Amino acid sequence: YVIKDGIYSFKYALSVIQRVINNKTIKVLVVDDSKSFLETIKKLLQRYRLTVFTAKNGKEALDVMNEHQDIKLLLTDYYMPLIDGLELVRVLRKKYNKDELSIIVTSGSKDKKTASKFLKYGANDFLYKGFTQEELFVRISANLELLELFEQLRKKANTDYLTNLYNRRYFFEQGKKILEFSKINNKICAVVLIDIDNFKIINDEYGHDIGDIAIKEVSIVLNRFLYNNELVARLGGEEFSILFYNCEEKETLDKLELIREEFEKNVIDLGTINIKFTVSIGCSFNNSNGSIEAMLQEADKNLYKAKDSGRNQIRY
Ligand code: GH3
Ligand code: MG
Ligand code: MG
Ligand code: MG
Repeated sequence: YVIKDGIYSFKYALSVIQRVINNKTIKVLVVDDSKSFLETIKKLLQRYRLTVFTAKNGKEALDVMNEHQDIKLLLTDYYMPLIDGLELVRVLRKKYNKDELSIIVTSGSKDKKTASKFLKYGANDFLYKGFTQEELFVRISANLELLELFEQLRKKANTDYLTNLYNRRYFFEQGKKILEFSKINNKICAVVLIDIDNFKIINDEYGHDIGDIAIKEVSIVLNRFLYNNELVARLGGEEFSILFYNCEEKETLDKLELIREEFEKNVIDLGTINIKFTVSIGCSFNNSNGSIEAMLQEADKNLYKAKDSGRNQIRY
C-alpha cells in the first residue's frame, strides 16, 4: 500500500493536530498485519508528535488497549489473522463510546459495502487503502478535534463555573461509583458538607460580587488542603461537599479541623475592605453501606446541628 503525498498542502489538518496535541500526549494505536504499512504509518504519525503503538492483528490490539486505557485513536485494517478489524471494532465499541475512542478503518477491500459495514459497527471513519497522506491527516484531525470538543463539553458539564470545582451533578455521579467501589472493597468513606456561616450578611453588606469572592476563597482553601483521595464539589450557593474515600475517621476529622481553623484565621484583603468568615461542617462516616443520598442527608443533619450550636464547628 503506497501512501502518496497529497497535491494540496494539509496545513489545516496539521495545525488542528498540533493544537489538539498542544503538549498533551495523544496515543494512537495502528493495527495492521502488514509490517511495512505499520512502519510507514507509524513514522508519519510520529512526525506529528502522536505517540504511536502498533499491533499485528485484532487480538494484539485488544491487549494493547487493555494496557493503555488512554489510547484516543485507533487506525485498523480489515483483514487480519486471529481477530479481524470488524470484530475488533465490535468488541471495542462495547467498551468505549465514540466520545472516548475514535476508530478509523483502512482497508484494501474492493467491496463497496465494506465502509458502510464498518460504520454500522461503530467505526468513526473509513478510508480505502491508496489514500493520500493529506486524506489521512484530514480525517485524523477531524476525529481528534471531535474528541477534544467532547472533552470540553464533558468538563463544562461537570464543573462549577464560579469556582472550577466539580459541580453537584459530577459529585453525585462519581460519588455513587466511589461508594459502590468502597463497599465492595470494604473501605471507609466520609461525606462532608461545608457551609459558610452568615453568608447572607456578606452579600447584604458588600454586595453579590464580594460574596462570589468569598465563595471562590472557599475553593482555594479546599484545594490547598485536599489533594488526594477526595472528591470536592460546590453543591450550590455557599455550600460545598467533600467525599473522602478510603479514609480514617480520626485523620479526616483532624484535616477538617485544620480547614475550619484556616477559615477562622483567614482574612481576605481586598484593598479597601477585609473580609472574614467562618464555616460550619457536618460529616457522615460510614463503611459505605449508605448511599450517597443517605450519607449527604446525615451530613446535612449534622451541619444543621453545628449551625444550631453556634456555627464555626464540626459535627459528626
Ligand atoms: P447560615 O450561617 O445559617 O448558613 O446562614 P447563611 O446566611 O450563610 O445562609 P443562607 O442559606 O440564609 O444564605 C445563603 C445565601 O447565599 C442566600 C443566597 O442569596 C446566597 N447565594 C446563593 N448562591 C450565591 C452565589 O452564587 N453568589 C453569591 N454571592 N451569593 C449566593
Ligand atoms: Mg490486512
Ligand atoms: Mg450559610
Ligand atoms: Mg447554605
